Amino acid sequence: MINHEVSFPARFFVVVVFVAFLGLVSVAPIEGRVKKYQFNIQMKNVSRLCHTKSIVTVNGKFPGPTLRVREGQRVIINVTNYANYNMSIHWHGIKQFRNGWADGPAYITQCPIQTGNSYVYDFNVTGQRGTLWWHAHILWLRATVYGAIVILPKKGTPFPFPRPDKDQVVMLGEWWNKDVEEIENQGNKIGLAPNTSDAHTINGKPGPLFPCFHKHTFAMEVEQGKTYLLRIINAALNSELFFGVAGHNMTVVEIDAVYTKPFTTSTILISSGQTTTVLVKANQAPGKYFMAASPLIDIPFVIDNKTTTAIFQYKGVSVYDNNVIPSLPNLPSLNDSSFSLTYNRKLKSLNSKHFPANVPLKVDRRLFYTIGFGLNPCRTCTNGTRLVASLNNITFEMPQVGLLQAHYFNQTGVFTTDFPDRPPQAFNYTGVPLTGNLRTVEATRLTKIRFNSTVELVLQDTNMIIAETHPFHLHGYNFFVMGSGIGNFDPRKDPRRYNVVDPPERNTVGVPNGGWTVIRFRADNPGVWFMHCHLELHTGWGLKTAFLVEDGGPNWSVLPPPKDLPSC
Ligand SMILES: *[C@@H]1O[C@H](CO)[C@@H](O)[C@H](O)[C@H]1NC(C)=O
Ligand SMILES: *[C@@H]1O[C@H](CO)[C@@H](O)[C@H](O)[C@H]1NC(C)=O
Ligand SMILES: *[C@@H]1O[C@H](CO)[C@@H](O)[C@H](O)[C@H]1NC(C)=O
Ligand SMILES: *[C@@H]1O[C@H](CO)[C@@H](O)[C@H](O)[C@H]1NC(C)=O
Ligand SMILES: *[C@@H]1O[C@H](CO)[C@@H](O)[C@H](O)[C@H]1NC(C)=O
Ligand SMILES: *[C@@H]1O[C@H](CO)[C@@H](O)[C@H](O)[C@H]1NC(C)=O
Ligand SMILES: *[C@@H]1O[C@H](CO)[C@@H](O)[C@H](O)[C@H]1NC(C)=O
Ligand SMILES: *[C@@H]1O[C@H](CO)[C@@H](O)[C@H](O)[C@H]1NC(C)=O
Ligand SMILES: *[C@@H]1O[C@H](CO)[C@@H](O)[C@H](O)[C@H]1NC(C)=O
Ligand SMILES: *[C@@H]1O[C@H](CO)[C@@H](O)[C@H](O)[C@H]1NC(C)=O
Ligand SMILES: *[C@@H]1O[C@H](CO)[C@@H](O)[C@H](O)[C@H]1NC(C)=O
Ligand SMILES: *[C@@H]1O[C@H](CO)[C@@H](O)[C@H](O)[C@H]1NC(C)=O
Ligand SMILES: [Cu+2]
Repeated sequence: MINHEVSFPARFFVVVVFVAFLGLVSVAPIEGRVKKYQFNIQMKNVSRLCHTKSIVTVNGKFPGPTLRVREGQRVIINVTNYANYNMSIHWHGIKQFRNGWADGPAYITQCPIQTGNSYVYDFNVTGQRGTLWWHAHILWLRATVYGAIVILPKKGTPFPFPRPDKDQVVMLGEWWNKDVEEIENQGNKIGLAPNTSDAHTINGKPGPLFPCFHKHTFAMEVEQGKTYLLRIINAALNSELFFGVAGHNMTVVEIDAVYTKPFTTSTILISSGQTTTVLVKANQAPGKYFMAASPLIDIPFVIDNKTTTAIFQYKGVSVYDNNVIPSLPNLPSLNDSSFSLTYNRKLKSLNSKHFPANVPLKVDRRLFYTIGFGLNPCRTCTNGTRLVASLNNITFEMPQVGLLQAHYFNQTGVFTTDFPDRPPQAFNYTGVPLTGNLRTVEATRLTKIRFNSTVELVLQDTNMIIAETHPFHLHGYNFFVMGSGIGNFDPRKDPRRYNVVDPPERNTVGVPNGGWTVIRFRADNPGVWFMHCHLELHTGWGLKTAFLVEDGGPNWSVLPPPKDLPSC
């Protein structure tokens, strides 16, 4: 059904676009209450940047299949693992009410699906509509195991914005020429960051700024006067990305499956794990325009600055016209972190009668977590040390069994619930870089939260070794982004500037480089919910923890586990 292949003659930069643009899908109604999918985890030989390698895929597709469901539907996905890796799939942003069993992070809510086994993810899509995505949640396998989730509103409920003529998934990703597990293992061995990716991609394709781009360029055909809904997803492992379409503005209408107050911009900024849905009107002179994504790099030494491009092409323009060379959108420069602050301030919940922002105004539990790097001894590492990351000086140690199972079955000795609400000591978090005692505590500590209490969490970046942006993702919930700023959070002044009316509601938020972000949520979903930096590099270094939200009454407790739940 979908064919993203576009061919170029090899001699020219961008000259001829062979029309095979079938990436568009009409917004068609879906019948029935249950949607079923079969996901076969299987290897596939794929070629990019003149290299062919065997990658892990779902059903041999890269990116994987799109789930198109409607709000209120039940979704049943039978995942069968034919690959020689343990697997688990996370339905990123789906709230999974009482149903952490279907959430997916390996060793948090389930043991992995071992080779030759199947596990059925069974969940309802309730109270959410828009763009989400799914991805592997084990090792670095999400580099190639990911796809979109499109949730259409309930039948008869229109979008709160002009109805688009077509919609199109735009998944931003990263590509390594080497096997990603080799890359990950290289990092573990040296105890430092491994090689950065060789390309960024749009719908799995790097585009014409890379070698061997013929057949590896994504293109979408548009018609003059029509409006397109682009469902943009950042599936990259380690990048925060700028995205734009040359010559065209975008109107942001939804983020992380929550409607926003529409605003127009020529560039969006999208962190790893986030989604942004925009309307684009094909209202320019008929031609070929580049869509492009490039990273925001706010640390001095990463040189992973590769721009990926795809083509937004008007119908009727001669595809053989060699004189038409698409222009690039004017994306901000690599280190433009001020763009981030300005852009994020424009994001506001729609907060309409039908889609209210139920912001918790009273806070029951106040948490303050510092984000830092550290250096711990490592017997198996080349240098005898390894770089780690921590929250309140705790580097999360992965358990050997699923935390949710341990919690549900009252198994002791797997985790403790004494994660500190505050860092062990206060210091000038964003002052001069700290390089003194960089040891951290390695432990599986969780925070226990009373059912239905309201939580405020301040995420404070620090200059322990280096300050950097971190996109934090919370499972099982959306949260409200009350505010954010640069420097040390000031508990006296900063709360006065919170947006308590229409703050953006989402599941992943960027903590600015050397700054802070405050989120709030009501803990009304019992279970064990992972919270982590969505940069895979940092997650691997231990930048993660989990909330244990206690059961409420009989209708507000964790459901019994499914019979086929994998065991470790
Ligand atoms: C990939 O290519 C290699 C070498 O040609 C071959 O041995 C292998 O069977 C192929 N794998 C798949 C999944 O097609
Ligand atoms: C899942 O798929 C596997 C492989 O096709 C099959 O053996 C198994 O019966 C399926 N499970 C369910 C519950 O349908
Ligand atoms: C999904 O909804 C159906 C119908 O309301 C209910 O029977 C089922 O238990 C729900 N499943 C989960 C996992 O909550
Ligand atoms: C990482 O990059 C270096 C330099 O390009 C190369 O020598 C090395 O083989 C790469 N490592 C892996 C695991 O690909
Ligand atoms: C995009 O929006 C800006 C600001 O509203 C406006 O100045 C500009 O003309 C618009 N560009 C296009 C191509 O519509
Ligand atoms: C990307 O980094 C390389 C290596 O540092 C540099 O040569 C190149 O100019 C950079 N490109 C951009 C667009 O900044
Ligand atoms: C590890 O060792 C290499 C080679 O000796 C050195 O370049 C590097 O700086 C060391 N890294 C750390 C974190 O000590
Ligand atoms: C776990 O402990 C709680 C509280 O003591 C008890 O209500 C529950 O039944 C126990 N669960 C299991 C599966 O044994
Ligand atoms: C924290 O460090 C910054 C940067 O060095 C400095 O400007 C600021 O005054 C310090 N704050 C305090 C409270 O010492
Ligand atoms: C973190 O914990 C380690 C190990 O206990 C300790 O040595 C270090 O001083 C602590 N660092 C901070 C900033 O609290
Ligand atoms: C949670 O608290 C809110 C606010 O007090 C209340 O409206 C709601 O009914 C509570 N939910 C449950 C399940 O107790
Ligand atoms: C797969 O998971 C099981 C259970 O956690 C574990 O024992 C096994 O070592 C894992 N296999 C691989 C290849 O990682
Ligand atoms: Cu991070």
